[in-house]
Amino acid sequence: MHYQKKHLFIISIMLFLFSFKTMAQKDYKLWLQYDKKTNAELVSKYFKDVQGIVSLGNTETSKIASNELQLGLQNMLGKDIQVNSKIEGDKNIIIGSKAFLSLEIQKEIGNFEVINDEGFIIKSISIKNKNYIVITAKKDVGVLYGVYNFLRLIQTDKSIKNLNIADAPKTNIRILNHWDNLDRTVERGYAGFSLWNWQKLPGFIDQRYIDYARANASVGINGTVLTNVNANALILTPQYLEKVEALANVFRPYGIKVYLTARFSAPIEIGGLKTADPKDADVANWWKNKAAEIYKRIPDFGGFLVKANSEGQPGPQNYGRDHVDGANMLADAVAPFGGVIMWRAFVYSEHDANDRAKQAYAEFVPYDGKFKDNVIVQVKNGAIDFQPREPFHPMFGAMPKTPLMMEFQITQEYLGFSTHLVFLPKLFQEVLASDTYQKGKGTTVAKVIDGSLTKTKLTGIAGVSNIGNDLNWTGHPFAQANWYGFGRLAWNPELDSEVIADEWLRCTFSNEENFIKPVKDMMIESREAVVNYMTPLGLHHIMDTGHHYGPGPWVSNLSRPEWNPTYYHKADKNGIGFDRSKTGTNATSQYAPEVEKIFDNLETCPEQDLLWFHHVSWDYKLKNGQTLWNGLALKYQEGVNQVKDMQNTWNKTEKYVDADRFKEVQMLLEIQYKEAKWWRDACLLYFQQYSGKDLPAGVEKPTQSLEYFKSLKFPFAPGN
Ligand code: GCW
Repeated sequence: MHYQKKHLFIISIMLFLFSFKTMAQKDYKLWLQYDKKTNAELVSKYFKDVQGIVSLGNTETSKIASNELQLGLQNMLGKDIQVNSKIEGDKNIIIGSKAFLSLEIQKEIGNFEVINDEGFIIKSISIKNKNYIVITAKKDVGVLYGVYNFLRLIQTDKSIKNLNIADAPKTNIRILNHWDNLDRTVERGYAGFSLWNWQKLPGFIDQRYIDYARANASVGINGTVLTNVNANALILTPQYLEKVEALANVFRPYGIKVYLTARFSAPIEIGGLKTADPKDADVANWWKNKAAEIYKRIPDFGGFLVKANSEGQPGPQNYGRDHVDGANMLADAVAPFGGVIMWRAFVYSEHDANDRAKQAYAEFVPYDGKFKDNVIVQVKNGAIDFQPREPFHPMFGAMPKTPLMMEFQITQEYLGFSTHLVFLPKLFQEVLASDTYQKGKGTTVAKVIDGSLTKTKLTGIAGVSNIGNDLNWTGHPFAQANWYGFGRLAWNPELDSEVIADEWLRCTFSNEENFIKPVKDMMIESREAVVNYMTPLGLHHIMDTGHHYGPGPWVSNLSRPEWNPTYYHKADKNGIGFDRSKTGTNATSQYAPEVEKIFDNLETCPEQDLLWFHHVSWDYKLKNGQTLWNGLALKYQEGVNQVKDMQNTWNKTEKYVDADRFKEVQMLLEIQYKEAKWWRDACLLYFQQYSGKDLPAGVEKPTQSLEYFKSLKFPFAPGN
């Protein structure tokens, strides 16, 4: 008896560990679940169309492509898939770049000029009465992207018959900005610590680095900035460059280049110079030598990302020089190696009494056309700072002679950390689709950054990463969709966020229509929900200080006026909102006349931006007939109701989702619901002091007093 009990005990431990591993894997595997197809009819269809792989290529990248294809097909079809290096027998999936294809197959594929160096073609062809699916490209990295695209067809239950796909990225720098510090903390990070284990690099290559590269390659991300824009010069010392080199070696075959943030004062801090003045010959030389040192280790090093003279970071202005002097000096250093400089336009000064939203434009537009051609200016989507909603940054329509790249924030610094479910591709798409009227109607932000307007070679989109070493990478299972969606939009800035949500759900959870439809709607709605329960009708920057966790519309004691929420909402007994129209700071004049006119006039200004551009009375009549006060209160309530709806939607998905992720999301939605009510109550109680009006019917009474909400302190909120 005793023996039996012990035996049973061991088995139960084994089962638990196995289930833990399976659970862990679900969260860990992101959108590359490759779940076995259960739909018999589908499987029989795919079975016939997939007989085996012919992998033509002799590089690490082609090997990775072949392994990924084999892994995906075997897992999804539940059958053994052989890989050959030449076309023979029944093998019918051919992968390989153009150079490895026979002239006969090349002829069947047709014109390769429809794609660029990172593009791919997937085509069903027939040679001597035998059917093949060919995944090809100009370069191996395109074949890798083609393989992921082909697997996504099967992941999402799409047909693989009569394929004729030609696809290529519309931007050439598709990059994650990791605000990761060398002590492995992540600024504005809510998914654990930084992936980069500097202590163990270069000797220890964590499997996580490889899985990170796989995940990025699967959505076409081809660059990563490993370090925080609040930079640490030490990353440029040999001791760290050796570690960076090891990561670059891991990422390279996945088509991912490594970039670093350059601390402008590095020549002083680690170079022993007395100055970092970009006009000083020794400084320029120091950077030239530093670049040469880096490129010796990493021949395809991408270049530098620079935050200069912003929020206290050092820069050229410390030496009486300007951003052009600083950027161009660095540009000369990396140019011989094909490197680029991404120079951030996120500048504003506590000494500038002008509207903060006007300062970056005022500082950078005069530089238009003055940067070297390997400099690209990185501009945040809005003129303040990654708010739940901002009108598009006016710089996107004002610098036709300068390559501008987008900087989105994937991490949710102002959108609920990794606790709130917010599908950000909805926000990204709204910005990208905004019309700048730079060259008349239709010159959208997407067209400005994909280079189609100015034919610039240098194009790009950056996303501030939401990745950490949490098991599920992003803290919230649905925050994975924001990493995924960022990549898909960087590849094609005109992709629809609903398409992205649909793909991601099918790859990550299930192809069941009864699951997809309601959960996709929930994702699409989630961005409007967070706007409603945090900053409706154009309100912005009313979060609590420092950590930015929770509401703080009352904050007005910070030394920098433009860090105070009261600076932004300007609530008083006469009304609320920031007058940026011609009767106020005239920030609207920084847009093209067609856009200025829309934002300037109360009749045409979109109500979602009303309090961004106008100060209106509490009795101002909204389009729906409500007074501003009632409308504002009802918006806050609507946001809370939307989260409740999200909970109801998710609670009905239990039979489609593994127990662990179902429970995780359920718990997080409950926190989100509580915090939505927190935002609603704190903000309405505070604003009510000025409006002096009662809450309209339909708005729930606050759960606590204003004094209670003001008393809340969070000294250890993450990411700060
Ligand atoms: O969003 C704000 C953040 C800072 C960040 C800064 C920036 C890296 O609060 O944490 O610093 O902007 O974008 O540089």
